[in-house]
Amino acid sequence: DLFYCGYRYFCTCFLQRLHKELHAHLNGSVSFSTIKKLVARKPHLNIEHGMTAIRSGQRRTLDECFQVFKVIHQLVDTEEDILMVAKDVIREFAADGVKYLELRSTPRKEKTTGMTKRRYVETVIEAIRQCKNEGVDIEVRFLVAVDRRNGAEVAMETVKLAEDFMLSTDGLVVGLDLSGDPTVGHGRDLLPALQKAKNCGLKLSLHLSEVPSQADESELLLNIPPDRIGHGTYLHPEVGGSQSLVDTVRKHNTPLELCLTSNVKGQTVSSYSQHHFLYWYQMGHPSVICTDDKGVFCTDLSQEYQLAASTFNLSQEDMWTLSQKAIDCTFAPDLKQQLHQKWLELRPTLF
Ligand code: 6MZ
Repeated sequence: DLFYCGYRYFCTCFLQRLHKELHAHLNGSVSFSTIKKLVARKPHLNIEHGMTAIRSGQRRTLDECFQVFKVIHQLVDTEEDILMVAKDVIREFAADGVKYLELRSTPRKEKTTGMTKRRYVETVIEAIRQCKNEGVDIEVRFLVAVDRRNGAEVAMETVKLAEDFMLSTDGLVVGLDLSGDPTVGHGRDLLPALQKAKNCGLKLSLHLSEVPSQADESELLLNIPPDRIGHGTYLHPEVGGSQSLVDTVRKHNTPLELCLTSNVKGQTVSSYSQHHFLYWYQMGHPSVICTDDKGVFCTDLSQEYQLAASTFNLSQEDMWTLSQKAIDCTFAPDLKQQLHQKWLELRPTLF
């Protein structure tokens, strides 16, 4: 037992030291303690924690998850809120041992508070800079998100905004994310905006095949090609995708961002052991473990690594390698060497 405890302790420390988080939606990552502060700022909304998080053992449909984001958006509607939320989220990832974080968020305009989309992004950038100046031990980059629900025109505006910030923030804005309710709209309408983003040098991370019956869309978008895929739950033939989709992903060697708890709690995957992590991992395809929405799904990156290790029987060395390989999937080429160095310094000596 002592050995087991020691081993568990070692595992926990070990897992808490090697993270890169590449798929985290800002407003889905708001913790309970930050929600409490937001609720205190806006008591008239009558929002309780149960409305902003899906606790252990609970499941929701994906549709219900999207209702949760709407509640959080009501709570986060001023520049002050965004600044607090972004700083808290960055500090929490750092406290979990994350050394490199790519945050993504959808710029929002709020008529009632006067917040513009440009100020939204500026405020997130300000939060990243403040954390850096305060010595928080984490490198943060930002992806501007396109919510597919808002259609082609907004997508194009968002790409222009992202391009402006990419050019003016010394490399803090690195890419574009496509997310939002996968059952709404079709990627074909967004293709011109995504292609423009790619052509101007923004890295692309696209949510693809998060739900069944998106094979057409995935085929179209995979050929752009994106630089990473969010979820990709239904790409492979066993779940209604196709070999040709898998072949396209393989041909471009496009990494997948995999979020175990999110998919199980959102019921797009029936159980941890059924998660498509195994399919891609066994194939040796680049896959990165991520949290998606750590606040909404009540998780953190250490927990996600531990879940992957225990569900798929991965050794410490496997986990180590998985984490190391994530470095090559990041969108910050300037940091790769430094991250590899840090990774080597933190490498346990036991294997
Ligand atoms: C697709 C998701 C998502 O942008 O306001 N988002 N999109 N699938 C998911 N799986 C569960 N989880 C989060 O953060 C919240 C937004 O991120 C996207 C949705 O557009 C959601 O409104 P931001 O910071």
